[in-house]
Amino acid sequence: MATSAFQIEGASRADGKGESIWDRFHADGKTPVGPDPACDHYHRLEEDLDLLAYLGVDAYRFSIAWTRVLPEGTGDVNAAGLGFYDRLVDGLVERGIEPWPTLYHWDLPQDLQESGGWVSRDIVHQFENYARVVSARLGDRVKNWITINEPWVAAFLGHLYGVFAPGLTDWNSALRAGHHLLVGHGLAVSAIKGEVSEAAVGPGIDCRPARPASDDPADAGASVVFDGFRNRWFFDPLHGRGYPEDIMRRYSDLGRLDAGEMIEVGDMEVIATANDFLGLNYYTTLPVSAGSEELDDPEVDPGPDPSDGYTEMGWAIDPGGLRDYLVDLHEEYSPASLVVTENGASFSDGPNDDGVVHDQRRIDYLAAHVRAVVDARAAGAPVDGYFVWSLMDNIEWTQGYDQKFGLIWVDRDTLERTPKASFDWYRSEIERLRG
Ligand code: IFM
Repeated sequence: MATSAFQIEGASRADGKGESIWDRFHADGKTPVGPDPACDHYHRLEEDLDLLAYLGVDAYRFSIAWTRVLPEGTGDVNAAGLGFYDRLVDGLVERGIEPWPTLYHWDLPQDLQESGGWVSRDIVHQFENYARVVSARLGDRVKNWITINEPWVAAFLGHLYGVFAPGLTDWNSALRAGHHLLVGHGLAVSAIKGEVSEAAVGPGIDCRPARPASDDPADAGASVVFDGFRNRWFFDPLHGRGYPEDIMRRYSDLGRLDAGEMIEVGDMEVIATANDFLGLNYYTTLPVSAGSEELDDPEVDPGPDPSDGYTEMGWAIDPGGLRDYLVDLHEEYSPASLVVTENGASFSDGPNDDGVVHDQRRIDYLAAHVRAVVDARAAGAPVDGYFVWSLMDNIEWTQGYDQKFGLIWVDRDTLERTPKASFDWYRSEIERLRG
């Protein structure tokens, strides 16, 4: 089960927490809802931990808000902020649930943004320092660590398309931000391992497996380019191959890249620091047609109706894509271990007159994707974990509370939690799979 700090915690200025780029993005009028109250998880920690225990999961992925721990990104540690994660970790361990913290799920300290954020080189050491501070404190109870979440989204939606914080719109910034996220990741792996000898560390990488929209060779060519931009750009360097040459050439021809300045000596080795697992966030695949590789839009048109339909995000439901991609990653890169760090569906079904939420479409989606993971394992992919996105309905970034990914309904007036039918289904599925 997975969540992230900005999306559920609320309490955006409690106990010395600093401002993040998403707080500022809202203050600047770029998102429909602000960071408060979210699900007010910060003040309802025990209740939410009890729900997790009742669900029966043996692992919980959450993220740590950098601004709670280091309100300005660097400098003095905010004891109260770090104390919150201390209590969260204790609460999980007491309930027999393994904590899987993510260090960076997009909520950069605004103070760091003001000195360039992920575009500036300094950030890689600021992130390394933050990783060290957190792992030194929690490492006696936390074994598994996820460094960065969805670097493509943070780099490109945030710095090229401008639709996510910090809202920049140029290629060079996006490519630099992506590069620094990867270098920061590599430095964080070593920093965590320096503090926690038994640590298992990996990144959480988003993917959009690309498929040619038709048999037209032009679509096949476009699909290779799109795959390079969206997937290989991150998976290749993480596995010691450097950035994909076809895409480097393309960016350089289009005047988008100043690789000489961006990549410092030793960077590619740092990025390729060995991971203990490769985290994969999977939601959908994309059919790509000639022209869409131009990458002018944040999302390529989803193309013809797939037989399984769409979620309310407009994402095609394609469980076979998850199975195939896990097997492809295994065959292409041989990661030591694969973990599905996110998978889930947005459907807005709410309580009926009896207060029951019948979200059958989510159950169908999850059942099909769990089967896909089982199939990928049977085909030899070393998949060792699966996290559903998400525990409860929460802030879906620029879409506010409208997109609902949760297995728990959260009443927007009272913040009361109501487990949906999918929660009960998942609870039995966990029991069934454990045998
Ligand atoms: O809600 C997000 C999450 O923060 C990152 N991965 C995708 C989810 C659904 O859009």
